[in-house]
Amino acid sequence: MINTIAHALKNLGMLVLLLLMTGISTYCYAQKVTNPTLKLQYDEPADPKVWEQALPIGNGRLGAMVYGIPHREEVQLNEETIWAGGPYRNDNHKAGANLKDIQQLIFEGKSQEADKRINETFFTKTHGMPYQTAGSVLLNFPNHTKFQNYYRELDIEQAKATTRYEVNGVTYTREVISSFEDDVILMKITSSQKGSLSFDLSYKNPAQHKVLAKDNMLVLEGKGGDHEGIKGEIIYNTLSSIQNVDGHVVVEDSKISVKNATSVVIYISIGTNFVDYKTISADAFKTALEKLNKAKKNKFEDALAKHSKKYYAQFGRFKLDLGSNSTASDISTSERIKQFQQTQDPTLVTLLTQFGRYLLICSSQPNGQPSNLQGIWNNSLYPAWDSKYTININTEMNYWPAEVTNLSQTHQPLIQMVKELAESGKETAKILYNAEGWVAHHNTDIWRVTSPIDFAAAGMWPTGGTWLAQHLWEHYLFHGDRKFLMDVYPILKSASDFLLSSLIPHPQHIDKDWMVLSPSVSPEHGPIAAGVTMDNQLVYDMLTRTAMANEILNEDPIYRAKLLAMVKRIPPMQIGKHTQLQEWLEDINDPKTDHRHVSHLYGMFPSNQISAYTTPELFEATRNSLLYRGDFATGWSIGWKVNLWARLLDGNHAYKIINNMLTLADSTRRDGRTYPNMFTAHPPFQIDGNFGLTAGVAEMLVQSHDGAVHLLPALPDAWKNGVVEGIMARGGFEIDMEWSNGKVAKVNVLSKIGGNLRIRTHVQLTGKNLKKAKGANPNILNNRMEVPKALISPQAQLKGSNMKKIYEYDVETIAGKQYSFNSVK
Ligand code: FUC
Repeated sequence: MINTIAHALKNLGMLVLLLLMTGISTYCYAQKVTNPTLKLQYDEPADPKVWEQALPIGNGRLGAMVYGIPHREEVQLNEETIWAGGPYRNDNHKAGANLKDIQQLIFEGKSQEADKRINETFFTKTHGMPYQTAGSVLLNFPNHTKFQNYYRELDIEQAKATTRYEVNGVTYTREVISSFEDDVILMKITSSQKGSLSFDLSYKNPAQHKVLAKDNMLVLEGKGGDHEGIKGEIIYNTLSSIQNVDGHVVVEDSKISVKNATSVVIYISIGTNFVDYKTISADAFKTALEKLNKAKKNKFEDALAKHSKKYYAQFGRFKLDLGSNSTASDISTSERIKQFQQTQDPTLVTLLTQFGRYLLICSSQPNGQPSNLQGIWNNSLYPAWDSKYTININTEMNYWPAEVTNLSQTHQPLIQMVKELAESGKETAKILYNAEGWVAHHNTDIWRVTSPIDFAAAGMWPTGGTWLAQHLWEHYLFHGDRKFLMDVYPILKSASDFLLSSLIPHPQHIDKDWMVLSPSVSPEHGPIAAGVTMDNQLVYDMLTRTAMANEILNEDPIYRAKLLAMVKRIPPMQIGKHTQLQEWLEDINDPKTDHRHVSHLYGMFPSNQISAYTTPELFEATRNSLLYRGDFATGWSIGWKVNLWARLLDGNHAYKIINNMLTLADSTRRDGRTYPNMFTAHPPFQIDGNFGLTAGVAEMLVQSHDGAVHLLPALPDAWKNGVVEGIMARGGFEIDMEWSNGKVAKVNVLSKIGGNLRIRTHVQLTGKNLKKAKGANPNILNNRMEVPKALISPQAQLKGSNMKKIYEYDVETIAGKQYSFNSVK
């Protein structure tokens, strides 16, 4: 069992902690949501061999995994720009000359031959560069092998990891943060008895490196690896320094020794030579030293208070209470996950949802790198899939919670990456397709490569950039910021230019005038093909959204007309013989496959082309497709399915999928999907599952993609009563909502930019300014384009959906004003 507060108060360290927390509570404004469980808690250290038991901290740039081992603490380090290789490109110049032949082979049905030819001409020998660990700081406490009253936690309201234990009646406390204020890692170690702290600090690093003592610091000089013929050009310096009040600190050649201190603060600072994807000329040592010296000027308590305040300014904007079923929450987090199938503890779902937000804040901050396959946390030189950016689902999924859960600024690194890909992808568009605009395929890395990698069936997908570009539009929908739209319009236009110059007539569908992209794949599933459904949906979004941006900004109307003329020529979605949404132009879906990618359902989520209210047949077909694929999947696929079932307005099914995520992934369960530290499992660990889950829970509570702000569209029976605060809707609406007995009870909406607020609910509402909704929603930020009617196979037997009754209201809002509504009793 986790130790109790009584024990905590026994020692001085905790008293300090408590005082500190009282101080911190001054900036937590009075909240309706009181959730005491926003902590991951354990009664034993992480197994040194199981990284997924260590606890993640991060400030966007600097990450660490804290094991909490008494006699040999390990703080495994990451810095977001430590990647193998250096600036490079991956375009094969043979591709262009082979493109027409490959397209011809596909149209003739010779997909395998096309596959072979693509493998020979579209790839280079590189598969992308891996993101690499910065090694670890080790702390050796020789006499701490026998300990008792052990406790460790990760407090996600403070962004701090704490370890506490007793040896021979002395309590030792370690508090670690990756500071949002100082941009260094700080660890305070305290002993409850004067002078009883003695340990050594050293480094462990699997890469080539050098350790030296310099000016009272222990310095590690490291280097990003050479990889697949690309020379490693990243240089980094890790500086460690220890500040003490009493006792002795001696810096030797390969370690720092501390003797007989009562409490110390360890500072760990990392700098690299990375400037941007083309430039690596920064001074790694100087960068690290400046941060270290600045940080050392403050007392730990002040540094902690400033760090937590800065972090909480983001974290505290969204609050959630899904109710409680009074299941004990003082058992360890891994035990809670293990018991979830029995307990159905809603506070654990709340914790996992908020943990996703914690991870996004800690791995993605303005002016940094976007969160990669593992966020920023990686203990290897060769992590799974290089821990890079897989942009045929995974990177996009990382950012699904960004806008809805009120973390808009975490979106900035992704938006910046899209800008950079739009530069580097221009050359790829020219070389591979002789096309205008920019293109990216299914992967990229810190060097922003844009050509296909791996092999045809995975890499030959030209709409990675098209998908990423939708994030620019989505960001606009949540804020209505015209300046932002003006800034990114050239990128949207250039992405559309690529499509306009790459779409070709499908010779077998000349009668219908269909234009398709070829060669392509439905991501990682099925044959090399032309006109795959997801591509068509992406092309539709890209062209219509560019046309909308063009209109809003009063840009060239001739170009707009050209875009809209092309939209008419995109093949419509089709419903196949198994009543499924077809994944390809041809009706070849195997209803028995449970393949993890559900790319053709992009039209339902994250896009908004399929609606329960205006395209009921497509809605039904999407549902069938999802039923065929089944409920169990890899972590990220589960994450996607929660969102899809939410959009299918089926809260209980979404909840069932959440149950599949909340299964403990440990040595006894290969099919578990949540590790003891709440990282989600592909397996192995991939952070997209965490982010997909968080977005999915938000999507169950509020949706805003389908012509209205829909309150409680997919509430499961399990969450009868609850509160959400600070959930965001398109149109700049910030919503606080309380529900009871499964129904909306109270709503408060802050309109950030004004405009019509159309509310859709399943109960009648009353409130000032509320009118019955009429006609189409005049708020374009909240609306959707009509998609062409689906083509339905004569063999398909559609059942039609059984929808819950809805009420719709309009409120003409003024920027900065709040609007309150209650349900009619
Ligand atoms: C895609 C997925 C895999 C994995 C990898 C990182 O290739 O199909 O499942 O998530 O990305």
